[in-house]
Amino acid sequence: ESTLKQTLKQKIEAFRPRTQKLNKEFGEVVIDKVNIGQAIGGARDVRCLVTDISYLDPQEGIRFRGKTIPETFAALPKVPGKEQPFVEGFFYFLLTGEIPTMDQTQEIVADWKARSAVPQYVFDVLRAMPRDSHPMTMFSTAILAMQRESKFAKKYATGTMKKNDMWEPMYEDSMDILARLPVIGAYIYRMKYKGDTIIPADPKLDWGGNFAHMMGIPNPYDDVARMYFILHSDHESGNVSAHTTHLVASALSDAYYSLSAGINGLAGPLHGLANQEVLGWIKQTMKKLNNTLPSKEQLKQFLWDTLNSGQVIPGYGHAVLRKTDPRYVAQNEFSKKHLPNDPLFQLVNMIYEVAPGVLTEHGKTKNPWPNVDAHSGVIQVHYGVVEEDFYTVLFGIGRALGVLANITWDRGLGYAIERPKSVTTDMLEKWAHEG
Ligand code: FCX
Repeated sequence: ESTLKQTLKQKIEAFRPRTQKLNKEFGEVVIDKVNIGQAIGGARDVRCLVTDISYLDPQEGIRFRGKTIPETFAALPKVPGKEQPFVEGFFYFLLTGEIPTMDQTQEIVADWKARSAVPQYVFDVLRAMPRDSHPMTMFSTAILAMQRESKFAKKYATGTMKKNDMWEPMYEDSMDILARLPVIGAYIYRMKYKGDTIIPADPKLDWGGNFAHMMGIPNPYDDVARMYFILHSDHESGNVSAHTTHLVASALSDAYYSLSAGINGLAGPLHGLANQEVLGWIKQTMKKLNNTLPSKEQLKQFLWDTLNSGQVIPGYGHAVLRKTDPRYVAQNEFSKKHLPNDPLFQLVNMIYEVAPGVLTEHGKTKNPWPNVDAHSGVIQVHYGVVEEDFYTVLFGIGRALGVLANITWDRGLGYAIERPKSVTTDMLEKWAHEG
């Protein structure tokens, strides 16, 4: 058994009594109350989910296992000769809370390689779809099609699996899926946009490096890929993709069903698709000006035009965050170093100067600052991935790391099937009158 699996087993067993004690002895302790606004308004801020993998502070942004983004990147083993860490080591960290050694990291590199063969029928399914299907539809379909491989589903069907053992096949499925996602993502990209010229994996490369290689994008795109996947991995449990994955897994659906569902949520324009929308918006803006950069005044006008037509400014605002997203900042730092003169990067910076003021004057959003999606597309364009429809697939490959770590722990700690309670509008009105 791998060091990762052994460590995870120890961690889960050591953790379980904490959850059980809280549930049994302190189950009645109140940690929140819910008002009508929250019942109508998307359960905003209601504290009713538990995860130890990441925590999102409204002012500070995300911490993975207690570490900020810069701390996480600094602590993890780096790919030799590269700036960015191994994504494999990051997954070890997400799952266990411990920074792996280089040897432990290399173990996962080898493990994922050994699991990376995607069954031919998955490609056949993709090839049977209309070529102009959205890449997110293809991505989600491929994951769902692969459910046939689920070790969890097979074990469950034997009728002999104990609740405490359920994390193990969940972990195995998660590792199988993660090993294959870059292959699937790159396949969709090359099939759809590059004349169906598929590039096979290079067994010498790590997970992020291999993705860049299979995409056919020259380095340093490998480091871009590693950085992207880590940045997009986890954002605590309440966001649509994480929550959906967790919700579906709570019915003891396996990791394939659960992740495919989460990816469908990520495909919404208010969530992951915002990165595609941002680039679309930027391209539109540039087109109106014959591909020259707008002045600040022009940019202000374009932002107002978007708002006045009833649309949101994609990439700005957040349900929880109340400051500039540190995932935006990390990408901005990267761009300052690697693409300082890129005109689209300059435009992104200009939007950052103008949009918060416009959104504040508009007066609706609680957070006028940019989120992760405001920046990601521009780096992709710089390195040659110009097909913005594809961007949410990149988000999805990264997001899989977080949500699969989460559902493995869900099974480890025996979390229950999710079942909040609904009420009727009549009831709300009655309670409203009663004050
Ligand atoms: N542009 C225009 N209006 C905005 C806005 C924006 N960027 N952000 C929020 N608002 C509006 C809301 O639409 C809402 O209007 P309403 O009262 O007429 O319904 C009002 O401001 C209050 O919303 P608020 O409480 O601030 O935000 P929510 O929690 O409801 O929604 C999202 C959060 C992220 C959905 C919202 O800010 C948004 O639509 N942003 C643009 C899309 C985007 O970038 N999504 C990606 C977010 C994230 F990082 C990710 O998941 O990838």
